[in-house]
Amino acid sequence: MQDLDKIVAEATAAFDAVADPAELEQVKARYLGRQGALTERLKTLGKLAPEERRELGARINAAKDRIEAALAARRQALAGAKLEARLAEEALDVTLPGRGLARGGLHPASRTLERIERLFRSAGFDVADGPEIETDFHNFTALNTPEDHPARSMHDTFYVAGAKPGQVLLRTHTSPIQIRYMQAHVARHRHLPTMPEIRIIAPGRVYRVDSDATHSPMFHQVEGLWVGEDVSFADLKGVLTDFLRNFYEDDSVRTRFRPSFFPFTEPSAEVDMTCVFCHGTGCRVCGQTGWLEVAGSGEVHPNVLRHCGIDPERYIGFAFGMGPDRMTMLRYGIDDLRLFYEGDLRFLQQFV
Ligand code: 2NM
Repeated sequence: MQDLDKIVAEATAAFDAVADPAELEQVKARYLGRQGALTERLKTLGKLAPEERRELGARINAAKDRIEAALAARRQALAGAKLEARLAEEALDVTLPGRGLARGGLHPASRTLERIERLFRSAGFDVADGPEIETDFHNFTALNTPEDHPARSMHDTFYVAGAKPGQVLLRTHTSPIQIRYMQAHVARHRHLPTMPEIRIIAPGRVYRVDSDATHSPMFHQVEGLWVGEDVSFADLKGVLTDFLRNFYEDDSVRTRFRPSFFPFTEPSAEVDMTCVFCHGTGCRVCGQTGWLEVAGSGEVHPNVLRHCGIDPERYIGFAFGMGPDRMTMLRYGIDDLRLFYEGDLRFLQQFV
């Protein structure tokens, strides 16, 4: 029977034309299903003589086997193609170079603080710290600041909402660290006939209501304190001059003191150093003066010592305060403070 071969050829062609496994199963039904072409043929066998029936039945079954073989081959081909496509799509080129991990680095402000801490440690100072949210007592009262001092106003100081009005604030300097340190030091050594010397620096973040090209509402401060039975202004000058020479890696640095005023020191002095750019001859950075103002300082006020339980008739000491952000700008030649706090990696990566 010619038409059996034709059906097999047709079915094989139809299977090959299909590209999708689900569609293939639908095409299969057209040939092998209950109303498929071959099944229809088998139904006609009953009308034939036994001899013819056996012969034609065998041929129909042979055709059915060939169609099933073609179907199985196509099924396998489609599954293989699907796997190939998936493998091609998900291919990993393990020989590609890696993207690499970006390495982090310290912010220039942190590098300066670490440098300052290292230099003062080697000069025998301890590094102290304390809370950034402070009480009015530790930030102002213990530092001999009058009740009506403008620094206490809401125009200059951030007060914490919800707390007792005017009692809790963001520290405006790191001096409260030194107040807390002196109080704890006194308590710790109460049983001794003589209190050991206090030699500390207090670095950290401080906050003031101030924001423009040269002021950020958060900035850094490093204060220093040396209290003992025999500490002089000459020690202050020596400590600061040594420190500045080491910090700027320049032994030609000189310092000078100008009279000034702070509530927490008496007498008080501004500290100038010879300009790091022109070494004293005058340039744009120092405004042609040859000098840069780098710190405030003075002898700790007797009232401050008393607030900490230290007898000002027996102990004396000096304190100083400086701005490490400006020191970073001078050391690296940066002219805009805002660059520090914008977090632009193109700027920050230069210091890693
Ligand atoms: C400065 C200038 C002068 C200072 C004083 C004290 C303390 F706690 F001992 F009283 N700490 N820091 C001080 C003195 C700070 O900053 C410009």
